[in-house]
Amino acid sequence: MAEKLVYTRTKTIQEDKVSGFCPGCMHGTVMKLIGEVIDELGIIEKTACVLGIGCCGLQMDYMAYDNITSPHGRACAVATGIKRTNPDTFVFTYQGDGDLASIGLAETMSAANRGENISVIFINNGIYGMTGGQMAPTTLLGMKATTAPKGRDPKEHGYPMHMCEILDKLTAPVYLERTSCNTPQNLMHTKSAIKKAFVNQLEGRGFSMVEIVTTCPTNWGMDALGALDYLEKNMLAEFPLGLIRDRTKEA
Ligand SMILES: Cc1ncc(C[n+]2csc(CCOP(=O)(O)OP(=O)(O)O)c2C)c(N)n1
Ligand code: SF4
Repeated sequence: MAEKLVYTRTKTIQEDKVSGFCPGCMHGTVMKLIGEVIDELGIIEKTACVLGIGCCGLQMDYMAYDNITSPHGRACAVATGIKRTNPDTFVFTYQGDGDLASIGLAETMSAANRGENISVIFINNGIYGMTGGQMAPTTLLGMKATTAPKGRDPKEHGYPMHMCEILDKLTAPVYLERTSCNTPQNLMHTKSAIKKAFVNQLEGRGFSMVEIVTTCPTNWGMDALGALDYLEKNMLAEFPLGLIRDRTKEA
């Protein structure tokens, strides 16, 4: 009987590459979903990904489309420049929470407020990954970070920031959704959300952002399964999943 191929690597992931992310990290999972969506839409030749700085930026080693590294936090500004000067290029950013919500807060909000026709993939793992676990704007109350060794204290450090809800106060954004990759169902939903954000841009509708709540087992000080459990019990309690805004039909 002929063998039936049921699973294969997406064309968008370079053939000879093996991921170097820590065990249990969801960066690789999300990149695979992005690769599948780009394959399905057939847009690899016209894609430019603007990377944040951090583990998120390691994507440039694995993916076969054009990657542009931007200074830490400036991905939405760089994406704006590329999209405005090359309107036929498909442009998306891939950013961590340190990048998008801390140093890049102004760029993110300004691009969203202008309704730039770009797609933003926001990886919220609650911490600065690459630099060793400093507190991010999305760090949970009580969660330990190297810059908050006793845990985040709201009196000293403020409260976790909810970027989808903050951008929902602006008029221009078209689509804002928060998803995760903790279950097969949520994984498939994340893929649909990424596709929707990408199609919105291809059809000229304006600014879309998908916030994906993910794990960083290494800097959370947990193993892969412990991090998954922590994400489900704690991260999703602070960052509930769901559609925040969908004005796709009006745009
Ligand atoms: C202007 C500037 N400030 C600080 C840094 C150092 N830096 C590199 S990556 C990073 C944090 C990345 O965290 P995050 O954006 O959450 O991404 P992750 O590593 O979790 O994917 C920082 C602070 C830098 N490269 N440039
Ligand atoms: S440090 Fe965290 S974000 Fe970076 S690869 Fe490891 S688990 Fe992923």
